[in-house]
Amino acid sequence: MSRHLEEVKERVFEKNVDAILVLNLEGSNRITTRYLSNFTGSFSALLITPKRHIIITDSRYWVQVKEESDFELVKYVPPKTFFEVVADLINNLELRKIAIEKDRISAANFDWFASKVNCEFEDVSSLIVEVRATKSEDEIEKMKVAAQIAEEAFKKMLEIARPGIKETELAAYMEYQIKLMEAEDIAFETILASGYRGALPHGKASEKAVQLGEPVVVDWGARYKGYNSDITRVFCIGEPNDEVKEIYDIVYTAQKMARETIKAGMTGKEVDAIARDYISQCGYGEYFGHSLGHGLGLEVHENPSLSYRYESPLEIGQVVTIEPGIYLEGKFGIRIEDDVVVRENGCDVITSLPREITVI
Ligand SMILES: [Mn+2]
Repeated sequence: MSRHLEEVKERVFEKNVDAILVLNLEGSNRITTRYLSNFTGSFSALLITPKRHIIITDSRYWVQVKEESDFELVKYVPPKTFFEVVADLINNLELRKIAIEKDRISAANFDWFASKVNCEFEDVSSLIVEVRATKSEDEIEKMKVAAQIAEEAFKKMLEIARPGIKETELAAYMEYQIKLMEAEDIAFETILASGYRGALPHGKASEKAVQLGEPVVVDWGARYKGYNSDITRVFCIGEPNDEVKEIYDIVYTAQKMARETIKAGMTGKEVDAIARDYISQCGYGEYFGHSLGHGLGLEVHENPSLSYRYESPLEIGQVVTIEPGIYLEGKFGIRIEDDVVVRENGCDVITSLPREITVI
């Protein structure tokens, strides 16, 4: 039994439930399914009792599930509906109280399913997310590889960058490089925004051509064995102007301050304030509109959060991004983002690309 499964069982069965049910319909809960069973398919149900670990899936995944998971297997075969098969299993095992992640199932599906079983439900959405937030060294190793792949691809992309090239061409080339390496996929749609488009914090690559001297904000990542990297760097083809350099320095310092101060026991709010207060002192507080960072792992955005809303202490082994930014509408944007592991007295930085502005 994997350590993840063991930890989740320990926490969930404290709540006096008889089983954990993970419904994964058209990929609706791939994340928890993979975390607990290693199965990566898009259609399954896990039924976990203190003694049994069952996975129900259909013929499309029969070979794959046997390769990936050591769970006991039940094959779903029509004409019964999938929910009926899962419900029969629950009713036959006389399970009375079931833990489920309600925020990973649609309200309609939940209501339909609940009408077929004779049991109560306990929502454990936040509990599983909490367990996932703390990474094992094995997970951190995967995240390091995810970061290395992403960084390698970025360097290759810089080799083809020249004035007049389209943002989409650079993004596609970088994503292609990621896929040529041993990544499963890109982590999310690449943000590659030059000049005035850099002021859109989520400006995905467009048909715009990159001009000489413009800062280009690139926010990208790779997924390796399920785990994501999420990095932002800025490069210029030719020297940027003084205003760009000035703003860059502010973001660079704010990011460095947060990176050098973060440690276990601080709250997300406190870490966010370090970068935010500095940017505000410099007069650009209103141009830093998003939170400082977020948890990273099997999902690109997960717990914990480095924001004014997150008042719980950070824990050793949590992985977060640190990504302050300043966005000047109509002009340009600057953001620098690293991925770090929270440690007792500081952090380990997973990302290794230089943080200075890259001028090519
Ligand atoms: Mn991010």
